[in-house]
Amino acid sequence: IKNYPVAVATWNFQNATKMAGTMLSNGATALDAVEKGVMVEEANLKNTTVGNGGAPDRDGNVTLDACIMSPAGDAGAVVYLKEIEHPVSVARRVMEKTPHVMLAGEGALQFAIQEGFQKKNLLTEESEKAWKKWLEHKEYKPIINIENHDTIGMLCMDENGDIAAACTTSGLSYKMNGRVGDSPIIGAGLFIDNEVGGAVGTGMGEAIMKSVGSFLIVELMRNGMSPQEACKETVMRTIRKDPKYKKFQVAYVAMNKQGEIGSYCIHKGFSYAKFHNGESSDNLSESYLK
Ligand code: SD4
Repeated sequence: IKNYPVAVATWNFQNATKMAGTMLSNGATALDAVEKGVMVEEANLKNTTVGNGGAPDRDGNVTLDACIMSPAGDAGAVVYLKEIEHPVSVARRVMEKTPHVMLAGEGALQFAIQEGFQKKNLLTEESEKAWKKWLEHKEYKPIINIENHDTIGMLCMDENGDIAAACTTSGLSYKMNGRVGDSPIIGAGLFIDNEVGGAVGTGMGEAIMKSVGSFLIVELMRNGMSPQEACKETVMRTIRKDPKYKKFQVAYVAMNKQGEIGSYCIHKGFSYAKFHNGESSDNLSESYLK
């Protein structure tokens, strides 16, 4: 059997990869599958780092970042978007209906409403309660693999071997108001080149942005590395340059044009979900620290 169609996603989001993978098996394009796949987590109230139910910033605002890339190399992104449950779909509209790649804040919201998206309060009772508890101490110390562990980045390869990817998040919990992470930045949280493969990242966005991690992984694969080797080299470069990032999680998943998957992370405990050939799995990533 071929390695594709296949859907992979950061963390154990098997409901999302099942949705995308099943669509791919039924002939959907990689772009449609990846959008619908990550939407599962945007709507999941239990996921406190994506979409509805996402943790707010320090001031209580839920602000969302998302992006999407098509096999043609087109891209769309939204940053600091409030009150819209499915930022990935707004990102797709930015890609398909505007001459731009990225819309931010008020303008992104205005565009979403113009496109027929409904405003919704995304701060749930639970996330408000957790934020108020955090306010009692106001200490900003992300807990590895726990507090910020839910960003979904997904890669899909369809029946034709075409690759699309999407990434969506509410960002680091209790971030500063206005902070934007790696997830909506093309090349950082996500990158694909349909001739080579694709990569998605999760974890401490500042580290991922400074290394343009996903772009680097795709370029390393272009130069002959396997997805696994490329993810490892990128993580190692990050911690070599700035050892403080050893204290945080940075994790990548990559796929090459043959549909081979690799992943690597700093801290043990990161896994990726995969759906291929009717089978759903959770796969523990190799890590720098055991
Ligand atoms: C960010 N990379 O905003 C995101 C957070 C994340 O799993 O990936 N959480 O920095």
